Amino acid sequence: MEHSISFIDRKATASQQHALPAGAEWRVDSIAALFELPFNDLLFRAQQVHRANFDANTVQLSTLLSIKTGGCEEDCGYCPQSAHHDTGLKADKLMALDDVLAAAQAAKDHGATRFCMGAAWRSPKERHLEPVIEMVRGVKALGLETCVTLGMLEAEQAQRLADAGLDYYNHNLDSAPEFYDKIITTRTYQDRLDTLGHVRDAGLHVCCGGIVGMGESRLERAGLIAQLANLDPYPESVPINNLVQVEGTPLAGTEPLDPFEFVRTIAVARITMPKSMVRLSAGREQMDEALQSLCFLAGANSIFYGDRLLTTANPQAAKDRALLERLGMRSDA
Ligand code: SAM
Ligand code: DTB
Ligand code: SF4
Repeated sequence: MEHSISFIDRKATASQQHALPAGAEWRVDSIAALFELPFNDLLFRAQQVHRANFDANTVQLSTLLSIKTGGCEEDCGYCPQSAHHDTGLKADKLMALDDVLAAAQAAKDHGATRFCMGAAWRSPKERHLEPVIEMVRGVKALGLETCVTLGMLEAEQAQRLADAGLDYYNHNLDSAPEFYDKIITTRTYQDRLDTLGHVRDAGLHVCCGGIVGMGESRLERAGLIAQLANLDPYPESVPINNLVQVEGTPLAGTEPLDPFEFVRTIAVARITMPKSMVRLSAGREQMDEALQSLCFLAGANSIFYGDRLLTTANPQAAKDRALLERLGMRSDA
């Protein structure tokens, strides 16, 4: 089997195995050992896994839109949209359907194949779910794949979104369980796992990843990947975000992650989740093109495409098209 690497399969300590399900396929120490490989060996393995499962020169393009910005009641330490942090961001109400559809059409015209709508909510209120469902129907009718990220969901809410034809639900685990309390206090790791269970049970595709560069250790990065890879089944889509530091958030001023460590994280995600779309997500605006190319070599095969993420900058679409062209890569459109 691809991941039976006996020489690194040492016994993990109890704390490393924290909260992994019994019979978990991936042990934290096996994943940590992947991180420890010489860089070239790790990238070679990741490329092998990548090529066994995908066309290595194709990148999927997802465009993000913040349909409800700011004023969020959660206290996520990285997030500019939390009402707990003073980042100068103006809170907005839920966008109107026509404006969302115009943005989706523009994304399609620029070559995106998936449109992801994000809302700064702890969880969607009843009065908000129906308008979002209308957005999902409308975006889908334009011929785009649909994804929403609305916070925690009840089983019945997930089912209603699935019934409306939603393709993906994004809900991130964000960090290893042992690091989680340092960044969020207003909801638990288990809350997130519960939402992911509801999303999976409703038959939706799961988009679930995390953030690195928050001051976590390498072992904690391995712990995050272990959680993701041991979801049964593992997520179809895995966004790996590099922290975008926003002034006014508690995590602003964190020591930035070594860029090669970010590439390693992508490679380890690729090896442990061979058939997932691994998305090189937030943080590209702060990376140069050589670093992004290394991420593609490590097995990233999806990006957020469009000039904005939710509230922060992303590379200009024309710049991304030029990069893909220079690399001889194409989009999945
Ligand atoms: N409110 C919903 C939730 O938290 O599930 C949906 C939107 S939330 C902004 C989606 C994800 O964006 C978070 O889980 C986090 O992984 C990512 N994110 C937020 N702020 C970020 C930042 N400054 N840098 C990198 N990723 C970030
Ligand atoms: C994900 O993992 N990253 C996206 C998407 N899912 C919703 C969000 C990134 C947000 C970066 C900070 C901002 O622009 O507000
Ligand atoms: Fe709210 Fe989501 Fe930001 Fe957390 S990550 S503060 S839940 S918008």
